[in-house]
Amino acid sequence: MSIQTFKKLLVTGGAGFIGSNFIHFVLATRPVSVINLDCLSYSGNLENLSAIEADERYRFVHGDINDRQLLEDLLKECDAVVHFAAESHVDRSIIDARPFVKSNVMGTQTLLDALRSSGQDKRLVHVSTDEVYGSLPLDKPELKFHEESPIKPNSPYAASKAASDLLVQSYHETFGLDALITRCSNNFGAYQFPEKVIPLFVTNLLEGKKVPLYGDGKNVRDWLHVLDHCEAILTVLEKGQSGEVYNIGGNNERSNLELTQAILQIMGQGPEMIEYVADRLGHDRRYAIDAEKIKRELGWEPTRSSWPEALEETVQWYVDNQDWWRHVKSGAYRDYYQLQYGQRLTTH
Ligand code: NAD
Ligand code: TDX
Repeated sequence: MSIQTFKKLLVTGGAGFIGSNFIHFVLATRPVSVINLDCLSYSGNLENLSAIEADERYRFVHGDINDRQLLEDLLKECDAVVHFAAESHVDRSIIDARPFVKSNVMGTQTLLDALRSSGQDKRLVHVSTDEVYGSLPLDKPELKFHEESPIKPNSPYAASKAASDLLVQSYHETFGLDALITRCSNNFGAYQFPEKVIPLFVTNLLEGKKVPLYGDGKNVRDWLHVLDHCEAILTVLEKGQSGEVYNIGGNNERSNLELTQAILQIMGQGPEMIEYVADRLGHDRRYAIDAEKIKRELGWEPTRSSWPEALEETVQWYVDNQDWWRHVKSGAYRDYYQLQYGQRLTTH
């Protein structure tokens, strides 16, 4: 297996949850430079990156992945792209799918065209999701998603990610683009926007509010620590086979009720804090990842995702970093860009 090294990465969506963790991780573990291209949608937060702002290997560019000229200019400096930029929340896609098509589908297509016109030598890792495979039944625990499973997305979010995956594959086949796709399960860890279940529940409890559990709470997710995910993405970038898809999972399946009870226990709270609310429309019952391929071919497996330790550590991060999530919940995080970069945020 050959190992590729890179001098400068273009990271799209690096002000979001996984992208910012990835930038911290890659700067700490590799001698590379990073350009972070992010439009600072509601989930983009430069406070996630305040600790490395002065690092000369890091540069933030405020812009949209739908801006082809900007992409072409940035690609001249870079030898690989790690593509996180997307609308990422299922509930928002049920309310309004349009931004999902714009960023996830059209944005990815614009990036692919920019890569095409900048030569065939730049590697792309497209960060996708297990949600493109649809849903598994609860009564067949032996079933898991593998890389050849049919693409059967259910939510508008998942459909937009599936469309982007298919575009990436088509550009690899048609134009020979050096592109790889990763599909991971639910991430947890620091800097996750408090609309997603773990930070929403932890911060609600810290504010003395109840936690809204959808439906019967029996839906199952496979929880992957965000730093395990970052390490897996880097492994795929450096060692992956062009044109391949790699599943990434935490071997850590939990029902939402189990997750909620674990959070309540860690935080010393009782079951009266659970509020059962109406189910999400089209709510996928179970996701489960078979991540044997990346283990067998590239030697990666999760080392940070096991519970209860990893969940306790994540809960503690939100307990210790109340300024961070209180700025998000109050909207004050939107002022950071103006303070640091002297310009007002006009988008989203
Ligand atoms: P996030 O919502 O926290 O971050 C997304 C980032 O992308 C934000 O900083 C946002 O400003 C930026 N962005 C959105 N549209 C853009 C555009 N048009 N141009 C430039 N920047 C744009 O999301 P996340 O949870 O960090 O997810 C990152 C990626 O990982 C997404 O592609 C998502 O589909 C995928 N993913 C996430 C999870 C998870 O559990 N969070 C699991 C599987 C896959
Ligand atoms: O308030 C809530 N109550 C609740 O019961 C919320 C926000 C969620 N839930 C349930 C729905 C899901 O079964 O918790 C589970 C997890 O929900 P989310 O945190 O919204 O994640 P999910 O919909 O599973 O999608 C996540 O993982 C796959 C990411 O948001 C996606 O970007 C990723 O692709």
